Amino acid sequence: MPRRRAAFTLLVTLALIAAGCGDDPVEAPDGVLEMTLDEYRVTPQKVSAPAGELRIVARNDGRLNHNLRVELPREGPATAERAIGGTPTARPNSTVEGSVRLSPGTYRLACTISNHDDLGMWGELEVTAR
Ligand SMILES: [Cu+2]
Repeated sequence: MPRRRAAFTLLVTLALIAAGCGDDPVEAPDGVLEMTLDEYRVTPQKVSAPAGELRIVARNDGRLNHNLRVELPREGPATAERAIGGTPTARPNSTVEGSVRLSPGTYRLACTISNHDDLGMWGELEVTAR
């Protein structure tokens, strides 16, 4: 019955999409974190990496300049800039790299250009002990 089959296909598709959007962070193998920047988001938004030297490779797929900085978690709305490393500015259609040495903990990833962070251009980085 074609109708049933269509319903089944839809279910499977939805299940696959749900699996891809899970809460589990995407792991950065070998200490290399590959990210995509766009208006106004960082992809993947939740990542994890082992402690130590982390190389960040960020590709700008957007139409504006972006960067990706690693920040200590904010402790309040009035907290000043707490970036501890990250990439330089990436022009549209370019890839930039940066390195940062991290100890275990939870960090923010954010584009610090203009108000991009407030517009949703941020992510979460979980650094785990080796
Ligand atoms: Cu940006």
